[in-house]
Amino acid sequence: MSNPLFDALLAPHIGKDSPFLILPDGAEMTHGAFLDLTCQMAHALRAAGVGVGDRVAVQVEKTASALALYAGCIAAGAVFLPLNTAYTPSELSYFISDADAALVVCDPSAVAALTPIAERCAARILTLDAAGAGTLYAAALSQPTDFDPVARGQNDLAALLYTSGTTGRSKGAMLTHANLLSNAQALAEAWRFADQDVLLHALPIFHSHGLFVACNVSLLAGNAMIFLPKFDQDAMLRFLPRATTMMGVPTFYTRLLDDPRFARDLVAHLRLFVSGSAPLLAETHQAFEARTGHRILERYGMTETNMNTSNPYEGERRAGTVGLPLKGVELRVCDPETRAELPKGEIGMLHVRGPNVFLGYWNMPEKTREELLEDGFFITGDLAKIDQDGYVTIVGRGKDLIISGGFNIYPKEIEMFLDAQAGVKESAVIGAPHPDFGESVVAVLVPEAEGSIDLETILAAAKTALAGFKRPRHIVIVDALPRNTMGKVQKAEMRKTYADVFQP
Ligand code: MCA
Ligand code: AMP
Repeated sequence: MSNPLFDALLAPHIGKDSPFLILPDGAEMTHGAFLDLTCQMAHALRAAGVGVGDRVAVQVEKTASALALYAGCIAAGAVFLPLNTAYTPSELSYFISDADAALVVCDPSAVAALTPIAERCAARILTLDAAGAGTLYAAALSQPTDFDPVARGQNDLAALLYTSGTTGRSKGAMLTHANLLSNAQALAEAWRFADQDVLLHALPIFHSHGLFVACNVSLLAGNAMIFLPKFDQDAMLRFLPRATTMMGVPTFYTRLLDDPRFARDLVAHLRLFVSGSAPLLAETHQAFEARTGHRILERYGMTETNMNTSNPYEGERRAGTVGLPLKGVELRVCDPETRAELPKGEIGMLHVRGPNVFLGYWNMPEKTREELLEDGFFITGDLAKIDQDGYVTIVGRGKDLIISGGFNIYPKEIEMFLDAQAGVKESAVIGAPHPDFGESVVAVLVPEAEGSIDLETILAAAKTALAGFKRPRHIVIVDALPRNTMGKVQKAEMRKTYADVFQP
């Protein structure tokens, strides 16, 4: 019986004593020990009543146990649903109930807040803490270290990842075994990952970048990962000498460049730096090369599609571009209105097709039909051009989206929250350039005719309603929003007006 992801990413490591996870306290976990824990997790999931195809919603800190839980879900045929640790209980409530989770795994400190939410969909709650211990871990430890993986087909779901949408309602992207495996294979080959590699891993593991790009590629190639719980400048500088490769969002690179200790000698031996999730400024690319001699390899992807393009490992890495389509991936640039394909070099909506493209949105057949076309192409929402050599440049977004430090924020969600606050007649939210996060959130509020806006109360309410990275960092109160003759709020105009609010 086959289980594509288990067979390719996990089974080869059974009993192997090669290092897999190097933890910041110096502890190491071998591939074999990771597989033992994976199998124990799979048994524990089954014992907790998780059946084949059931969703396991997970909001926990980044630990070896958390990664083994992901791997255990693959083995047990469950669907892994990772959630940003910054989400508040009110945000989590939607994901857990929309996905109709069978099990919620959270930090012990969140149990009280999540119990009523889990009860509504008859989900059980187990815990993993920041040390990787907790009730799930305890349950796993009493289980056998071998497990017969549940048979799964290429098109069976492996993961459900929520991405917010322009309507303010998040959509669960259904990712199959074939989606994840084909992308790991394409990336490992494109980036020449091999078992001697040591990847410095400081990304969160609740998104595609840190989980699928970094961990699936590493599991496929059999390399080790220095597994930091989060990005920490001192730890990065301490561990870079042990790494052969690093992956990060642009903020990682700008923060390293801001540190005088980040010197050429420290990274001379590394073979590859990869950037993605947000645009890497050409000037960051150039400053990095000037400081280190390395040309960062930029790639482009989406939750719905995994990775689509990459600059070449060998060959020209062009700053400001996201490179060429990955093996098996087809791209086209189309007129956003008519969807007619445009000639090379013209700017339009980027469409993508390939084994990497998701199955559709969970319980949203209409939304799926709008964005995933009958011919298999997915409308990315990104505006792009493809040059004569095939290099893709993302020139803008056709979707109203802010990317802050690699996290996506949909203005609509913040506007819906602000519009509901006392004294607010209406609001508009935009992203403005930010020296650390690339972009950050600016909110423009219009007060009710008779009322006044109490910003302190609104900020206090935001703390319970919105994850920290989504909260506005700059708020302006105006008499009226700029609108065009059709009455549409002119966000492009607003982006110009507030372009400098975060500049030093
Ligand atoms: C944390 N904070 C943020 C962000 N992160 N604010 C804005 N944007 C952020 N990204 C706020 C917290 O709410 C808190 O504020 C304060 O900063 C300190 O929190 P801390 O966690 O200590 O922050 P940090 O360590 O400075 O984190 C910044 C970070 C982190 C290292 C850039 O956000 C990060 O690791 N980002 C990577 C995101 C990622 O993996 N994206 C991939 C998505 P307060 O004190 O007010 O509460 S996958 C994807 O996009 C596609 C598929 C792709 O192509 O990869
Ligand atoms: P997510 O919803 O987290 O999957 O974010 C996907 C979006 O991030 C894409 O649609 C792009 O807008 C953006 N993105 C990811 N990688 C890059 C990149 N290298 N350059 C520009 N934008 C990127």
